[in-house]
Amino acid sequence: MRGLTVVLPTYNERENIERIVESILDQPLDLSVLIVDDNSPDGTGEIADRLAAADDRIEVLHRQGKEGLGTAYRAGFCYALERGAQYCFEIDADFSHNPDDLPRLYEAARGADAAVGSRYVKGGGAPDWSFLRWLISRGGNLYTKIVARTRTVDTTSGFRCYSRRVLESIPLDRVTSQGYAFQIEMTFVAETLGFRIVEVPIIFVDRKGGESKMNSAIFWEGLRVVWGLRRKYGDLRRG
Ligand SMILES: Nc1nc2c(ncn2[C@@H]2O[C@H](COP(=O)(O)OP(=O)(O)OP(=O)(O)O)[C@@H](O)[C@H]2O)c(=O)[nH]1
Ligand SMILES: [Mg+2]
Repeated sequence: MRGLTVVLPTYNERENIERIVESILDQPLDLSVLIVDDNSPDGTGEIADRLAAADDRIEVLHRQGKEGLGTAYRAGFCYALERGAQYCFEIDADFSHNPDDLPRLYEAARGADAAVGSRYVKGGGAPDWSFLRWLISRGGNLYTKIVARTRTVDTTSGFRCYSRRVLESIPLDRVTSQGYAFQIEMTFVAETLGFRIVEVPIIFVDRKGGESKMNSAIFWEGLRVVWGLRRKYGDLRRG
């Protein structure tokens, strides 16, 4: 495993997995890819094994069943850190995030502690979204800013680069949320610990292949988790 590891959680991404891994490894960075597959019923895990057998830059972490995005990232980060990763990236497998943005994300993280691909800074956006979809995302971020007092604008973004020191400092076993709330919680804890997060503009496009895993439970989890963040991590704020 290389110093720069892209953690790629997959659940039923057979239409995307091969192409996304290829576009990640095409980038002008010395990257390895860690696929974290939750026993996808559509056979994504078998495709991942085949890719890993053919290229030593690719590894696969198989989990028993669909355990959620948050724990997939936690497991992936721990696995990568144990094997010496200096930077860990997060990216969706469905091409909503453009792998061509990885080098910019890395440069930004190197100049700070972590970088977040942001739809809400100048040059960023989500052109495929309906007004309602935009409102939910913007509203969620505004709610987070007011309630949890985060500085990062796009706290729900799942396109990121963390330096090793950030991931080692965050008590990952306490970050228990799963959906967008996982991204918010990681952002909140990193900011609370005093790390500098830089936002890099990205254009987020809707998935073309495969099915969405978004549901209302993820939305409600976000509202609830954000509400409790300052109390949950009160010890870090005082410390
Ligand atoms: N390992 C694992 N991966 C997951 C799980 N849920 C989602 N993913 C992956 O996480 C990434 C983001 O999930 P998406 O379903 O695209 O979620 P989204 O972007 O909010 O919604 P859509 O793009 O509209 O589907 C994708 O690569 C999924 O395959 C999970 O429970 N386990
Ligand atoms: Mg998606």
